[in-house]
Amino acid sequence: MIAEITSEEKIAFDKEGYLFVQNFFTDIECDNVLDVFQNKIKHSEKEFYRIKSNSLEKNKYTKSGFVVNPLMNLHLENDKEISDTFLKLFDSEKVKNLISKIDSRAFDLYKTMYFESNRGTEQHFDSIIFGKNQRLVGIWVALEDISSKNGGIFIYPRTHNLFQSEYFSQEIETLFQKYCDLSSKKQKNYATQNKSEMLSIYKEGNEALELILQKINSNRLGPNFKKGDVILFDGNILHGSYRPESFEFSRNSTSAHYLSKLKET
Ligand SMILES: O=C(O)CCC(=O)C(=O)O
Ligand SMILES: [Fe+2]
Repeated sequence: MIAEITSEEKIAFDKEGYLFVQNFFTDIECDNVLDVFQNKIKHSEKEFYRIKSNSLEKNKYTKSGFVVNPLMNLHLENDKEISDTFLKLFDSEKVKNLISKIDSRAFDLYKTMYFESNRGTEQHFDSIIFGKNQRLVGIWVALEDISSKNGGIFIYPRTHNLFQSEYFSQEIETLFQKYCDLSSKKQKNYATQNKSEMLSIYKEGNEALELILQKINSNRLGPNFKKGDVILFDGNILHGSYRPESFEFSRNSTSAHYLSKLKET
């Protein structure tokens, strides 16, 4: 069964910043991706691009044998079997149709990610690095059943509105500006800054963010996913992923970011 998006869901997406769509991908569509990961990537000696380092690395494994350094942009791999499998899932009419229900502009596939396991992803806003005239939309796909136990995505509803200051009070706008300034300071100084200075920037930023979340009454939401369920999310929403309770579990999942084409000027 393929879930339909109604205009009510567009209203919900605009308001809450995300849509949880059950049974979006079929088991076969999920298995195609799982198989290519198992057969061509998991045991490969090759280096693949990684999200965290933004560079080529070999696979690293947990004690239970799961790849723990998540992969990036497998849709751009030279091996066509790999790239075609990811393009088939993500550069598909099915996903484009889903996105078109919430935004009628054209979107291009920009980045893909694959997680067999990881130690949890720190909460972040994906769109903070893009200009205001581009919109980022993400889709996160459970390729097996995933909950906070094995480490799925979580989001903070309505936090995408923080980028539109008119939604909130002056106090929240000021706090959010502080958080953004600290984030860019953290990015710029990542390589050079000493550790204690980095920690205090990080702490101060997170304190500002915690206060904002309290004031706008946004609580962490992490659905239980069945294989094939997806979350479509606004690139402006605060999100991350749970650290698994145990590394005995995998959490095969994949996600993609799409960017709206620049407006013609
Ligand atoms: O699954 C994760 O750990 C993080 C996913 C994420 O940040 C994304 O898809 O943008
Ligand atoms: Fe993200």
